[in-house]
Amino acid sequence: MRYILPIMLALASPALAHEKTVGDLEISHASIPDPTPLAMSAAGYMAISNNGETPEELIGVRTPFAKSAKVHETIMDGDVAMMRAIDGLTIPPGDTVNLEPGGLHVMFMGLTGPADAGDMIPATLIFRNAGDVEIEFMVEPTDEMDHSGMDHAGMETSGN
Ligand SMILES: [Cu+2]
Repeated sequence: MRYILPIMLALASPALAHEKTVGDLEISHASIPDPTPLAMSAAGYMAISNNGETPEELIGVRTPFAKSAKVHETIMDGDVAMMRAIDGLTIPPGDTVNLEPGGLHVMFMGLTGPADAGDMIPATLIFRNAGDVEIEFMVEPTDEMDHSGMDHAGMETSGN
């Protein structure tokens, strides 16, 4: 870890939306797959569009949701996928950079509290030119893990 971002305790205003446009920047569908109750980390995804004429760069993420939040890229080392923190994520003019499963993502490490599907997690994206942009990540339900919430009523145990 090259640097540690301060934990931000001040929460953002309730007027925040799932989609956000600030100047030439458009952040859409910011989401976090629902972490399991004991998870220490979580990943965040979104699409960042730069409708301007100059490159923009995402240089940091702050959130009260985790002790640290960094942009990670996924790289292949032979057949093994590995994650690596990157200090600056460039969004070229007229382009959209997608943070999505298997690729770029925001890595939240040291979760500070539980998260449930439907929760909105406030975060600040720090851009080199645009400065701080407040967004919210929506916690989305996942299919693959945590069956604890499923209804097993159809599976009767036959006793003995
Ligand atoms: Cu990661």
